[in-house]
Amino acid sequence: MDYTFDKDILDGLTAPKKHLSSKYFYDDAGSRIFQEIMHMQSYYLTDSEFEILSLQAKQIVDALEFNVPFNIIEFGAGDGFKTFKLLEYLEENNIAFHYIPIDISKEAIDMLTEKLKERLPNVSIKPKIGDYFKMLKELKQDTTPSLLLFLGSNIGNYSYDEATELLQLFNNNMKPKDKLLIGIDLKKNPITIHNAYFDKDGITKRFNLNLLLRINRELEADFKIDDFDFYCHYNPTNGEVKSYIVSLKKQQVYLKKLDKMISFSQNELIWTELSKKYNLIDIEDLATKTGYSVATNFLDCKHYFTDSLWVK
Ligand code: AVI
Repeated sequence: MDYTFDKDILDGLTAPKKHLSSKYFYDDAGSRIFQEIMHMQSYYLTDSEFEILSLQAKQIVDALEFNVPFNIIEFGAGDGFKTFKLLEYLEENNIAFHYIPIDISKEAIDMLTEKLKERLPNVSIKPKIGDYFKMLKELKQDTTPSLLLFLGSNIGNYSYDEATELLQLFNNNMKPKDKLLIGIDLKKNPITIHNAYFDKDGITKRFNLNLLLRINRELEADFKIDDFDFYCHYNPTNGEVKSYIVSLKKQQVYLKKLDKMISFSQNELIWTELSKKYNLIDIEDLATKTGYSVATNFLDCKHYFTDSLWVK
């Protein structure tokens, strides 16, 4: 039994302001819907970061100043599509490295490994499945200099307190010469951000409602998906996109596994996700607060996104 999942869902649905964590979006179906999101025209984040890693791989690698074989440790590697460009550059230029992708999803890691072996057969790949921190501690024993990758604006899904805690934890487990390349979505025209998250094809809605299907399956619940909708809102003042599931009517949902009835009033919200946007000053502040300094921001040509290189 996944006790944490059960407890988090129950705590979230019985709180005065209901909430569910977006980290639970990514079951197999959710991961597939996220792939669809990444291919949406309006979800500019993927293209922007792909452009950075494709066109500025040399600049990024030069800025690392590693003269010996090094590790590239990627947290939440997913399908590794963007990282591929960086790895390709290294391979083409005979720069020695080991690629260590870490993800909690075995399916994601297996797919990534298979694709990589096909497209870059000479790359040394040591995939790891599991919890970031356990892996980080293990890797600290290794004396090879490491570049940590935390791409895709994953940091945006953490609250300020959670983000600082996570970044400090990375920092505590980094050796003095290690570096962190962190993908961060930048504040921009609010309409562009709104359209990325409130897509007219309803893919992001499906992504959110899939969590209710997951709860139905794993907690034997009886959410009727058609009685719920999706809403999201970007606040340009604080850079926060907040996503919600909306109960379309007064209703009750039974979680059989936990023997718990949950009541919803009409239009009641379940907050599901934060996707925070930063500007370059916010990024400096976050880096300083967590014990880093920003070496370089690698921006795409539209200045929508940065892969920000941080040193200890
Ligand atoms: C994974 N994460 C960075 C995505 C984001 O942009 O916050 C998840 C997502 N949610 C809705 N669309 C994409």
